[in-house]
Amino acid sequence: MRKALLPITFRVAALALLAGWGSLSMCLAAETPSNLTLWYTKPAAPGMNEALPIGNGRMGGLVYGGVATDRIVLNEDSLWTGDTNPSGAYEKMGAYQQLADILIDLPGHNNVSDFRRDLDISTALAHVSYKSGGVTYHREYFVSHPAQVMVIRLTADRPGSYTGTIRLSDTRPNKTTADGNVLTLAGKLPNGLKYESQLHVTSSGGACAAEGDSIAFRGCDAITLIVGAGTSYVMDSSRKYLGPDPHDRITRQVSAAAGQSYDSLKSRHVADYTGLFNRVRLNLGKSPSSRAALPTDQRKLEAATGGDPEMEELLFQYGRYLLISCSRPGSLPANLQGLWNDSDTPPWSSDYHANINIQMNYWPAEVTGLPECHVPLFDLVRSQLPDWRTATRSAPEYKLASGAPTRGWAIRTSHNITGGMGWNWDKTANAWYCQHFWEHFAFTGDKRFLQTVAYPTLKETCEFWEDHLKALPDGRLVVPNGWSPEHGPVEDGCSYNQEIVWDLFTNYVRAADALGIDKEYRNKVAAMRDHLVTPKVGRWGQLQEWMEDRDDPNDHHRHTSHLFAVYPGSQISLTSTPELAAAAKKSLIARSDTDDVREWSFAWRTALYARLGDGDAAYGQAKQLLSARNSCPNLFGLHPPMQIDGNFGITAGIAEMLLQSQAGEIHLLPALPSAWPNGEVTGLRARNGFIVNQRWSKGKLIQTTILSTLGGTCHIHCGAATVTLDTAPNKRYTLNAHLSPIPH
Ligand code: FUC
Repeated sequence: MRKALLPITFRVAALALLAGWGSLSMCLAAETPSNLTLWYTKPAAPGMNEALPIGNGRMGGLVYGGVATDRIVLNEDSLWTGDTNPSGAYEKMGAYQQLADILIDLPGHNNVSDFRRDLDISTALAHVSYKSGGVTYHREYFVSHPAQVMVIRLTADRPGSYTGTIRLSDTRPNKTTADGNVLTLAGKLPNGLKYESQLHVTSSGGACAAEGDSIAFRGCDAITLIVGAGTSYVMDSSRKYLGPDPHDRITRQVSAAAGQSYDSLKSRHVADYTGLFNRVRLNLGKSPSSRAALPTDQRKLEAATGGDPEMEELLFQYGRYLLISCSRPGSLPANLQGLWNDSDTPPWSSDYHANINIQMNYWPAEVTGLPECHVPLFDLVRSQLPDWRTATRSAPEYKLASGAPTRGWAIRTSHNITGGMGWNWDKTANAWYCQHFWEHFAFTGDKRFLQTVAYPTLKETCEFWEDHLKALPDGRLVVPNGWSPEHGPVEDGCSYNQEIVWDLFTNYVRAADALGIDKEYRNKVAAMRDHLVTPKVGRWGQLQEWMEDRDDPNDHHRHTSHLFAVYPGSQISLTSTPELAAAAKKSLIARSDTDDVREWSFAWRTALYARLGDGDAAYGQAKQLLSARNSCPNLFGLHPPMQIDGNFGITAGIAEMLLQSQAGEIHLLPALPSAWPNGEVTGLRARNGFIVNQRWSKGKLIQTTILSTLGGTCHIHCGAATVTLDTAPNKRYTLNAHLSPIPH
């Protein structure tokens, strides 16, 4: 594994024990695997829209499930062209590359019946099964995080049924070598990055041996493929991001996995995955039984118009599945396609887009109980800072009046993994990234993380803004030459920019207070925050997107940038700034659906309506993610083309409908839609270390249990009821519909 730059001090295991789900008085309705399974009656078409994604954070696979030839796209998240190019020339930034194709040829497997291809997201196992020539064939696929390999197993109900070949093919002109039962593919990109994959085959019964550049098997009962992959990438700018040849590491990983039984590899994988996935359970009620008979691609289309609580639950949990599968400590963060890529020229280079997209990828991490999946984002940002600082220092945009460079760092809209950037400067992306660092502490209370990782990053970013903000004649401060992404001209004081800097300064003040340090600088930042131009209500009652009141009520642009302050920010809320919240809602309603609105836009709008307390409107937006226009048959977000941010954004948006915790208060069921009258959710997280279970009936809370992991005061709201609990660490509190305590 690559060097992870962060200390990981999660109390995950302890929390799982403490949560004591088994003993909760609220009892979960059993989740049948079919609720959490995507399934299809035919193999996937080429491309990204139908194949089923599997992954362990770093390595990924797209399972097509072809019968006579199965294809599995193999990905490794660090296989990038390009280098540290700060010029802003997009084409010089490089692009994320596909690693290889795994091809399994099974001649004679024709005229099949009972074909099924599925992905069970409750266990992170994909399957293909079919009948041919009187034999039932079965394949199982997963990518193990503990073993760091992909595993594929082919079985049949009649001995000796497997005869065929296995190939490993590069999209670049590299040759695969076959030696005994191992295929090896090694290459080097023009930027010096070495990469390799090794595919190890074992068979039971029959024979299996190298033949040319493939492995042939004859008359086998079962075949197991173990695939290792890696590159020489290291998250370290001082080494120009290049480390040792991955060959030895991959050889060790493959041979260690090959030394384990299939059952043990599988059970360790399932235990590892469910250890994260099972932290949150959602039950939104039963769908009509006729729906369960429909394969996912058809069912989702009906659900988009008619409503289908089990599909909505699947959509919510799919975002969690994908985050666990493409973002684990030691891996790179989720890019525009997560981890999955079938091309060497993917759309937008499959890059890190900093004006909404990568941030949206991480919206569900804390609230849906996956804080460790957030870590790759912090690792990448910290590792890029030396190059980002250099680029900022040499940019004409970032100079003090004296001509000296500003302190700190800024980034352009797109970036890669080796300090390179593309397109326009996205000035406040630095502050938005800092929100993620702060939120990780706000949810987990991990003081060591705050002190050693988050605080220095926030402080340096405040210094950038201290140098770069411009004072108006009346002393108010504005972001100069900013942009409301990708809308309107470059100008001073765009609401988006102002709100994000306000968020940074507020989080910095909280961080300094939590650590009890830097009082003087803390006060200076607080004073700058109080001088920032803040969002205004405009002439048609809207929240102004710019300092000048020129919003057009007929403008339906896909970005809702000026509503950052509602979500994911907290500057505007129903309780603290009701007039601004009403204006934000006016703006949101005006940004109604047109062709410009994209999958991720609907996810953001779901969260915005949830924060504005409108559950039915939030639900209306959420359902859009199931439509043919906004998601693919495999449920990947569809911009088009396939783009993953909407998958993560919708998970966060649905979580926000069920639980909110900004401004030091927990709001239970703050935006429950009428479509979900009865239900239950366990394990959602609130800021300050609270883990919350809720059960409701006829649209009203019946009972909640709150586990306090850190202790401290907990203000709880549900409808008109409020209560304040003085909690002790690691204690659970159960409250009834009126928020009165029920003794344990
Ligand atoms: C942002 C959006 C686009 C697209 C791109 C990858 O710039 O405006 O819609 O999602 O990122």
